[in-house]
Amino acid sequence: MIKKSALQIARAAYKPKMPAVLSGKFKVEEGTATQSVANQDEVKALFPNIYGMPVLKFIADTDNSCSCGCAANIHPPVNVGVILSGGQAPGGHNVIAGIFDGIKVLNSESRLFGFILGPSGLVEHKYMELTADIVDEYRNTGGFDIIGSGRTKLEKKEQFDKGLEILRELKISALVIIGGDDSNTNACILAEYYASTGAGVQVIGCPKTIDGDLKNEMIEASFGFDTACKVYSEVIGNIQRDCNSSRKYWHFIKLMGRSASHIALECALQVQPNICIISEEVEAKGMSLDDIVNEIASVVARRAANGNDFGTVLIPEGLVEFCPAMKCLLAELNDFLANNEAEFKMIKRREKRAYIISKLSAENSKLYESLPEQVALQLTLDRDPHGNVQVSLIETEKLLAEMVQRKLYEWAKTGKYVGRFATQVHFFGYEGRCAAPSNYDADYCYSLGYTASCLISAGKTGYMSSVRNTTAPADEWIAGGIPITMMMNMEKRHGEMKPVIQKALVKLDDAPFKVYAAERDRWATETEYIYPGPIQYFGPAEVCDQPTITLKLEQGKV
Ligand code: FBP
Repeated sequence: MIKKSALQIARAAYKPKMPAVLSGKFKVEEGTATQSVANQDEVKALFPNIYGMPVLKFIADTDNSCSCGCAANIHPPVNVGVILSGGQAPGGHNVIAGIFDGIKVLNSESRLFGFILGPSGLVEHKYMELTADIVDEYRNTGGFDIIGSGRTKLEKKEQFDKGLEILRELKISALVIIGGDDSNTNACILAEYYASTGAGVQVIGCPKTIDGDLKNEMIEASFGFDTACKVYSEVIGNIQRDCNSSRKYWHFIKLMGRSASHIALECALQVQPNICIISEEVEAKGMSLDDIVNEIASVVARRAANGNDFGTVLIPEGLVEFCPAMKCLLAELNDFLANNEAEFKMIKRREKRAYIISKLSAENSKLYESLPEQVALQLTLDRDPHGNVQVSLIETEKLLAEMVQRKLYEWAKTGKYVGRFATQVHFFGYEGRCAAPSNYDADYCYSLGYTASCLISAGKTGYMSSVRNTTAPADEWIAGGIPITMMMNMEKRHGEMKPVIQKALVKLDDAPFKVYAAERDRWATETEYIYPGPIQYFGPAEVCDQPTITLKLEQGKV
């Protein structure tokens, strides 16, 4: 028998809250036709069957006696497949629980199949049936281990056809893909293909990623962001208390989040560090690595002048991609590596750096050569299957700590800096991705899954499950569906223009950044740390049921 912690046992009994409308009788309300966020003609041409569909909202239906909003009162059973795709995010198991419960309400004979280890499970026909006893084991737990996840990109016709074979064999008529921007792009491509070939399989996406960058007017948050930020903020708070106790270290803390700085910004709002770098600001101001180092060193010197030789620096994972010169270097590297992958793989490790230096344009070659050897090599590591630089493998926290140290050493010679500078470096990412979901994520995820089952019963395809108004109590949340094509634009991937869901980066004119920018000078000089403590599941609502500060500020609720 599997042993469980007391918290796991207590938490298993938690009943996620969901939009009140889904517990009663409801119907689908359709909005007007939609357009993609950019490149309308190109996106429309690539998705002729599912482009332009309306936004959907489930609303109460007092006349209809069916709880799912359909005209009939008896649903035939439906077989549904589910895929967890990309990086883990807290709450994925509750999405599955929501889908399961939703399709069982439609008809108790409905069945749910999980494809193993991500999209490759569909193509390789690796699956398992998710029965009630299995789903019950995983309710309100973190992780994706119920079926596992993976990053295989579904993009080729052969993959779609291979997938269709197993869908037909299992009589699956709807597939839910739980993933981030890249995976929901896959969902959209698959939905178009199955619609165009009359395959009879609906495809629904669910917005997942701790990075928080899959959001827009209609999708207000990606699940997992809330829990991950709370976990990181807890440990940063603990570090701040440690550093305020011993007063001898500067902590350089890199935070996951890929390109966008949402996680770093949210953590900054929660813990009030001395410095938080926001990549999007770095790009907007055209800052070089040296400018960033100068900024950090200036704060260190200012605090040292007040006798404070300690502090915290939050660094977003994707920072290097946002310094214009580095961005230019990475773009050339990406294209070069995409076109010369085989040759590069043959070069011996110790010769790789010189090889790259010899191949790049003069300016990029110079910059590449100036980087510490380890970081230079990290920039050439394999891209992920979607062509993204694996920023989690680039040790920006070490790079900056070293560069600041060198700068202070120079400043010390002229008396510009007087102090002691000792550093500790950290990278928080994997620690938070599989945490037990906060109440917010447990409720949000369950609602997203349940909504996906409603979209299925309404016969929809090419939609992302959407739950909005989540700063209000859960019974007031709004459930519906957003056409995935509405979020798309064309971007260069692996050297080619491809349709992808537009990433939401931190907006410098939005409330979360503005609030941070208004406070940061004081946080830099004073020591105004906040110690959020661990996520709480039981207790007063102001402790247990709060959404992120980012979301509250975005919705004007602070
Ligand atoms: P998703 O976009 O797939 O949700 O991934 C999130 C993430 O945690 C990023 O923050 C991080 O850069 C990346 O995954 C790490 O990837 P891997 O899990 O392959 O190490």
